[in-house]
Parts: sequence; C-alpha cells; structure tokens
Amino acid sequence: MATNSAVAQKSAPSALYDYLTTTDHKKIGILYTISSFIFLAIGGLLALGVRAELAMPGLQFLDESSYNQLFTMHASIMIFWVIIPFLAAIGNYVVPLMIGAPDMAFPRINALSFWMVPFSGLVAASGFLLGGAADAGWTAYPPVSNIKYSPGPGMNLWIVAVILVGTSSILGAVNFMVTVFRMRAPGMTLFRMPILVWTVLVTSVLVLMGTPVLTSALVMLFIDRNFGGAFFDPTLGGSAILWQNIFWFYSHPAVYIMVLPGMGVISEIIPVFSRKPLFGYKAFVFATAGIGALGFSVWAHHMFTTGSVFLPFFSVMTFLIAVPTGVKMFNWIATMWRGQISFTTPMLFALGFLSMFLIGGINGVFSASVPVDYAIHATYWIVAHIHYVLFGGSFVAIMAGFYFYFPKMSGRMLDEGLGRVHFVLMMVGLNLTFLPMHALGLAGMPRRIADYSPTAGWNDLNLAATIGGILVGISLLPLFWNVYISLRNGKLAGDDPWEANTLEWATSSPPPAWNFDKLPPITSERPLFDARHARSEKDHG
Ligand code: HAS
Ligand code: CU
Repeated sequence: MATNSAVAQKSAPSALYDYLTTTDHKKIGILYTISSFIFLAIGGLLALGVRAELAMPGLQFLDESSYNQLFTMHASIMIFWVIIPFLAAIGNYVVPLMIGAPDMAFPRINALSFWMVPFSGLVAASGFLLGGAADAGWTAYPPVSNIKYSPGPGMNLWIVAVILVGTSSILGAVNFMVTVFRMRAPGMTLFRMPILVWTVLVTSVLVLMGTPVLTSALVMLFIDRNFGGAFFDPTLGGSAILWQNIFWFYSHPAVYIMVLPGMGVISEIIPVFSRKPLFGYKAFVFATAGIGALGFSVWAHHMFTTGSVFLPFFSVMTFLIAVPTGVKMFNWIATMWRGQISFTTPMLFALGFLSMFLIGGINGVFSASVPVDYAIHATYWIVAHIHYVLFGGSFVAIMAGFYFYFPKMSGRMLDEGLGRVHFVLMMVGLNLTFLPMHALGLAGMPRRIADYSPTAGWNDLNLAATIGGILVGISLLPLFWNVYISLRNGKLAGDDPWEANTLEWATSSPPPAWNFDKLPPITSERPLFDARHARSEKDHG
C-alpha cells in the first residue's frame, strides 16, 4: 500500500494541471463556480460604476458613451457569464450524483462547454481594451447595434462572444439530457428524480429550442454589420422589429432558463430544513414543464409598445404563466407548513428567494397588462422587476445552493455566523437598491440614461439605490472570507451534514472520482430518508 501511494504521489500531476485537463463533472462544476465568481466581481464593479454615475444628477464620472458600455457589459456579464454558468456549476456538480451516475454522459464535451465560458467572457470584455466595449444594451436592438451607431469593435466582439457562450449552453444542454435519460442508477425512475434534476432537464429543453434561434439572430446581425446585409435595416428592405421578435423568442424562455434551476435548488433545500417531504412532487414537475411550454408563447410582452404584435394573445399568455409559478409557491409554503424548520444559512437564502421572487414575479404581472405596460415600459419599474427576479430570485437561489453544497464540494462546513451576516447585508442592500426603483419608474425615470434633471424629483431615491449597491458589494466580503477560512479550518462535513434525502449525500464529501462505492436502494424520491428510516426501525424494533 505504502509503496503504491508513493508511486501515485510521484506521478500525480499538480492540482493546477489536474484542473486544466479534467473531465470530471465535479471538478468542472468547481471550475464553473470559480469562473462565475470572477465574472461576478467584474459585473459587480461595472454596476457600481453605473450606480456611482446615477447617485446624483449631472455627469460626474463617465461620459454618455462609457456609461452605455458599462450598463451593457454589466447586464451581459451578469446574465451570460454569471447566472447561467453558476446554475451550470450546480447542475454539473450535483446532477450526476443525484441520479447515481459516475459522471456526465460526455465528459470531454463537458470540459469543452466549460472552457468556452471564460474564453468567450474575455472576448466580450476585451472590447474595453480595444477602443470600446459593446454599448447597445444586452438586448442589442438595431439600429442602436448597427455599424452606424455602434461602430467600434466591441459590438462585434460581443456578438462572437455571445454566440460562443450560447454554443457552450447548447452542448451542455445535450449533455444534461443524455445524462438524465441514459445514466440513471437502477431504481431511479423519472418520477423518483430529485426536483433539481427535473428543472435542469426542462431548462435543457428550453436551451435546445431557444438558444440556436438567438445564434441565428446574432449571425444575421454580424452579417448586417460587417458584410453589408440588411436583415434588420428598414431603409434597405429589412426590419428592425424582426430582431426584437427573434431576440425575445430566445430571451423570454431564457429568463426561465435563469430561474428554473434556482427553483430546483430551493425545492431541495426547503424539505431538508423543514424535515418534511416536498409537498406535491408531481404537481411541481408538471408546473415546471408548464412554465417551460408557456414560456415560448409570451415573448412579445417585451414588444407591446411597438404596435406590431397581437396584444390580447400575448397579454393573456403572460398572465397565465403566473399560475404554474403560483403552484410552486404554494408547494414550497405547504412544505414548510407544520415542519420543524431550522434556519441554517441555506434555508435563510431559500426564504430570501421566496420573498424576493414573489415581489419580482408580481411586479412582472403588472407589465403583462398592456395599458399598464404602456406607462411603465422602458422605465425603472422594469429595472426593479429584472433585479427582483434575477438577483432576488436566481442569484439568491444560487447562494442558497452554494451554502448547501459547499460541504459536499469541499468536505468542510462554512461558518454559520458569517453566512448570516452575508444574508442580512445582502437582503438589506438589494432591497435598498431595487425597491426605490419602483417609485422611480412610476415617476417616469427612463432606464439606460446617464444623467437626469436635478428638478425631476429623483435625487433621493437614486442616492438610496447607490448606497444599497455599495452594501451589496460589501455583503460579498463575509462570503469570500468565509470560503477562505472554511477551506483551511472549517469543521469536517462528513457524508451527510444536513440529514438530507437525495443520493449526493450517500457518498463521501468530496466524493471519489467515480462518485459511489455503493448505492442505497432507490424506491422513492427520498432514498436516503428511506435508508435512515429503515436503520432506525431496526434499532428500535
Ligand atoms: Fe419578466 C421584462 C413579465 C418573470 C426577467 N423580465 C423582463 C426583463 C427581464 C425579465 C430580464 O409582461 C427585461 C428585459 C429587458 O431588458 O428589457 N416576467 C413577467 C411575468 C413573469 C416574469 C408575468 N421575468 C420573469 C422571470 C425573470 C424575468 C422569472 C428572470 C429570472 N417581464 C414581464 C414583462 C416584461 C418583462 C411583461 C416586459 C416589460 C417591458 O415593458 O419591457 C412571471 O413569470 C412571474 C410569475 C410569478 C409570480 C409570483 C408568484 C405567483 C403567485 C401566484 C399568484 C399571483 C397572481 C398574480 C395570480 C406572479 C404567488 C396576481 C397579480 C397581482 C397584480 C397581485
Ligand atoms: Cu419576458
């Protein structure tokens, strides 16, 4: 034995080389996590730049053109290089474990998917060094994004980068689907899969149906800009509205791509810390599929004010989508009902998700009403909506997942006290930033402006939002400190520190390269609960 391990040590490559060449889904999950945190820092700094400029009326720090670059790159980085990859991180790490598989179906494609993410992110961000980053908003509407109004290299780099990151998502989606359909352990029927696996599966279908459409739009825009095309140029017989239709055909489903896996994470956490099974498992699965299906018939709610879409249809469909989401809200609350709730950090973030996503969902329903949307379209109301669903929803769910799975990924517990500090600071910061934006929107403040009149009455609320933004930035410091000290001296986690229900907790923390030495029998959607139960029956009986 001793000689064996000495030999292994001698030939073992360095940890860095190991991570650079790995095809292990767990290491790839960790790489996705690291990359997402780095882009979070970049996207966050850009946001603080935006908030600094808006803290007071007048142009203090930036000119209009740099301001456009900052908010464009902030949104693009947060969406394409933080939220989506972070969810891919969680999916990569836990999906194979949850279904009792040794790895993803295509480990090398999985590695390729990952490496395309930081590479494409750098391509997009390199615009800052090459004479100006993209500046047409993350929605890149022509004519703002055409060669005349956005002549710099940044826009071309952005198009290429988004095509690359989209390709990474498509490869990942195929990989997840094949993994879920072909690699489940014996006994793991579809309706015994953890809800998180279901949400990743539905998300993968959305990616597969939506993302290639975005790619085609981007290719057309690239042709318009660089090869004299006229897809989106009405003066040459094209249509600018065409871009909006194609873009939103992808980007509306994409908002559910960004929240469904987060809902999956929440659905794993709430039962564990309420000591009850998830209420209405099947209803939850069908609600997820329902949101996915409805998500493809509401895209034109982003285009109500263009006058070119059939308003009643898209309005009704948008209202309808609140129903399956409401089913989920009900299920989560019913799961907690009369449970033994323990307020650990993952559970606190899960509760944060429920309350923030409720606000974000309902302020979205307002814009589903056409006359209301005419008043609030392109105002700060929409900015408030976006951030309550994407930050209060998706990102807070990601944080819940991070605190929940960190012990599995590292073998060590995070500090609960620091976790609570992070939670409180982040909740206060995000509400201070985004709650005032509702009022600003109703008062008529348009989004995407670098300056406003000192007499418009928007000064105080903007200052409050800027202070909130700084607080959000500060709230991340206890998180990073927590990770640093816990990796070195954190309490050892053991296999199953939370007394959880699903298979990823049936192996060591971190798991061996092959994931499982042996699996418990799988006869329900809570195999670990069953195993614990059988053990205690035997002890007492
Ligand atoms: Fe949204 C714009 C409508 C969910 C993200 N959304 C955006 C943009 C983003 C985004 C990024 O109809 C801006 C894009 C840009 O840059 O221009 N959104 C909705 C509706 C829902 C919704 C109805 N959005 C999301 C999620 C996102 C996201 C999730 C990301 C994670 N959104 C819109 C509309 C626009 C829009 C318009 C365009 C506006 C414009 O003018 O530009 C729903 O899926 C939300 C459902 C969830 C709930 C909460 C829980 C449900 C319960 C059930 C009972 C509630 C009922 C409603 C029956 C509703 C508790 C009662 C109604 C009352 C008023 C009380
Ligand atoms: Cu939408």
